[in-house]
Amino acid sequence: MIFNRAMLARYFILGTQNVTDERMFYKVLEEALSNGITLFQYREKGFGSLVGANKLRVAQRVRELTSAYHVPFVIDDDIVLAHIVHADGVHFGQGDGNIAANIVASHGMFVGVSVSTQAEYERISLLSGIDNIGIGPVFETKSKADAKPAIGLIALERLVEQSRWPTVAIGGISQDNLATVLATDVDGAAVISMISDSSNIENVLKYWQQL
Ligand code: TZP
Ligand code: MG
Repeated sequence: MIFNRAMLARYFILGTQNVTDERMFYKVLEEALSNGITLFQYREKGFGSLVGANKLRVAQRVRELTSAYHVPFVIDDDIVLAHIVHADGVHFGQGDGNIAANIVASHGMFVGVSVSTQAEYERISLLSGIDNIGIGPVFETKSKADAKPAIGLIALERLVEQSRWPTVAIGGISQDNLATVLATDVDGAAVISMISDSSNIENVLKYWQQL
């Protein structure tokens, strides 16, 4: 699949560490898919996350669901799994090994990279083969135990402005701050808890779509 920046508009990330009951995980995912997310990232990471055959089983089901709804499917930091299940893309954090080597190994898929600071941006800025960058955490997040400090809206704006790639903001984004985040020139927002903790996913995505 060819990457396009419109995919970043409403970017939803989920793993079973966020929604532990597997049936609930699929229910949350399907509600998000049917109500207008533009990209899904399967991120199985942190306390309680699945590995091996269990992770493969979930990834295969996610591939089926995302295909059924024609929503692009990205896997966080697992190139082998992404190739096996025919994911559309992969995403790498700064701690996910050598980024240049990861890009080469991700042939045929689009590539996203997380950036938190100016220095991190500069370190990747000459690489080819990147399709988008995730910038954050913009605000404090409860969804990532080892998250870097929140960078705030000004730093987000500065990184968005100079980025040679399409950008997506991440970290602590809620219905209360979503409009200010999108008022920067960012291409979209990536969220976990704004959707996964919501009692009404349809309403959250209706609100998001009319911003
Ligand atoms: N990377 C930076 S912050 C974050 C990730 C994966 C977690 C975002 O979760 P939430 O609940 O939207 O703050
Ligand atoms: Mg990562």
